[in-house]
Amino acid sequence: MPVHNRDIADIFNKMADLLEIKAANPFRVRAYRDAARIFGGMAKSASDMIAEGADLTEIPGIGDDLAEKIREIVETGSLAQLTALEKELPSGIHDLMRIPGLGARRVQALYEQLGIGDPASLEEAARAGRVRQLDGFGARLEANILEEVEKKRWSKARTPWHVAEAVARDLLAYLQADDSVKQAAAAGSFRRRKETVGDLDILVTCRRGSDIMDHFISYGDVEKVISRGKTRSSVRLRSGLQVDLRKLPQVGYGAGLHYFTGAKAHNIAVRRLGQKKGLKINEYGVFKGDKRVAGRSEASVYAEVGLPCIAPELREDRGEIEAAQRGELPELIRIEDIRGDLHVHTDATDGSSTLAEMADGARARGWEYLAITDHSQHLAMARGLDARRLLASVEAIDRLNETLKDFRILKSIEVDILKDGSLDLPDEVLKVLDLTVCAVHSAFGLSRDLQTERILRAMDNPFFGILAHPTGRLINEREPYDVDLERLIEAAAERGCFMELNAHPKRLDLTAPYCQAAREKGVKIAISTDAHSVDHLDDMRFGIHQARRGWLAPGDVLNTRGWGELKKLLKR
Ligand code: DGT
Ligand code: CA
Ligand code: CA
Repeated sequence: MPVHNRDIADIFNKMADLLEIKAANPFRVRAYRDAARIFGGMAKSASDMIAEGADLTEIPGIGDDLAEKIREIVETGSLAQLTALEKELPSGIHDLMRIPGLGARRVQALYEQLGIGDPASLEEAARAGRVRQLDGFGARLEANILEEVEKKRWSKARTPWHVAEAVARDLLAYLQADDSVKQAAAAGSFRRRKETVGDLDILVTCRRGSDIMDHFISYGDVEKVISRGKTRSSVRLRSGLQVDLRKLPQVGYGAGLHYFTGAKAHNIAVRRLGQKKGLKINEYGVFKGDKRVAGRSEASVYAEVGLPCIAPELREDRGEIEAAQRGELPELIRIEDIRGDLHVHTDATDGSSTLAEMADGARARGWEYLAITDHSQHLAMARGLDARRLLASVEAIDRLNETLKDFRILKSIEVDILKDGSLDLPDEVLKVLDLTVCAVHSAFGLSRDLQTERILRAMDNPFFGILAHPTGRLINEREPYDVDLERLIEAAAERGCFMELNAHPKRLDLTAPYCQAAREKGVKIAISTDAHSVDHLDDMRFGIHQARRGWLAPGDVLNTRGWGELKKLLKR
């Protein structure tokens, strides 16, 4: 996996947090935060720049020291100095940082002045009224903190899939580096591509005499060994993520992989099918009496109960077993099926790449078209476009299109759905566009009825195209707004509108069950990156994971079509 600018930004932000907690020189903290911001919003990928031999210190704000660190991150995927810092601080600091209302500065005050390094001691201090006495805290903040701590808000945060991916990749590489390891794979919700994971479930098969468990608990990133056994061990990594490692016998690897991939409800349903055939199915194999009849591969487990192998993304007991029995499982979409992206930003509003750079990025990914959907005027913070600027951008696109062969930039906008359900730009302007992407960016707090009404009214506009990120949720950060999505899906079906599956790893909005619902109602879905720089076009793969969890086949997706066909579909 290439290291993306976002990974670099995450690492620098973490450095800044930990340095701030350690009360390091504020200029150093600032330098990391600035670097994180620069890389978070930079159009060109640092990995590419290094590969091309570019001099990173030519980027404003990046000196020799940071350039060296960026090189280390790109080459190794991590930063030794960050790992060292993490070791110096109590592990509970991570939990403290996850408590809403506590940022690095406040955690620093708690740690430096009260010696608080984990939620339990924070709770104790808050109860004793010691927290309110700190500068900048006060009684109200103390009460808030106490409430969050009591709700165990820090421990509820599940790890976003893309964060777990980096952890799993490094750990699997480490395990595979042991000569005694034959196979190593991540199962559980990670393999099912769930948007967040509770913990990682790693499976290995080994040669005789392997001391894999010793190797595992010696991993540099291990913070705490929770349990250590002959075939199973659990550790907590410094990031707070728990990892279970299980050693499986080769003859039963497929059965173990199936069992530990889950979901539990799916396993139970498969086991029940086995029972009807007089078979016992567990993590060691498929048995008739004492005799092992299958289990070397996953497919052999399914075959024993008369099923084709079911894709891990579908294994939630949401009808996949019945569909498999009827031979009606969807042929799931793959990244290669995608022919363009229908939601991206440029530096005309809050993106950081130019129109031409975004177009080049899309072509480099083998796509045939790209819709430019900058923000509309209501989003003043993002320098949203008014009619005049939008028309100027339309002209620029026309000019660029004339120079492009076998590729087309689509004229579009991410237009705000205003509180009263009207669209943020007049119809005469929307009319000249190839499509519109319509989004709620304000009044998240409306009641369910009002929010639903608002969007339904927007859909009545004949220029309404795709409903962007339909619930507005941000994973671990913002709850979805309250809206009757089923009603919206029905309305989209009636009016010929479309739903977006936003591929940004923090959004992944629609969720899988609603993708499934849209598919059943015949509402086509656009899988869109919402990229704000060229790098982010790679987020498409996260959208594909979610789409597969939502049962989507290429035919259910708008942007698997060529432009000719897409154009016809978009006509209301
Ligand atoms: P997570 O970690 O909360 O994101 O979700 P999972 O699905 O990874 O769940 P986890 O880590 O508790 O267990 C991994 C898999 O092991 C799970 O998907 C199915 C299997 N499993 C765990 N406990 C049971 C059980 O009691 N019965 C059965 N049949 N399978 C189980
Ligand atoms: Ca798990
Ligand atoms: Ca587990």
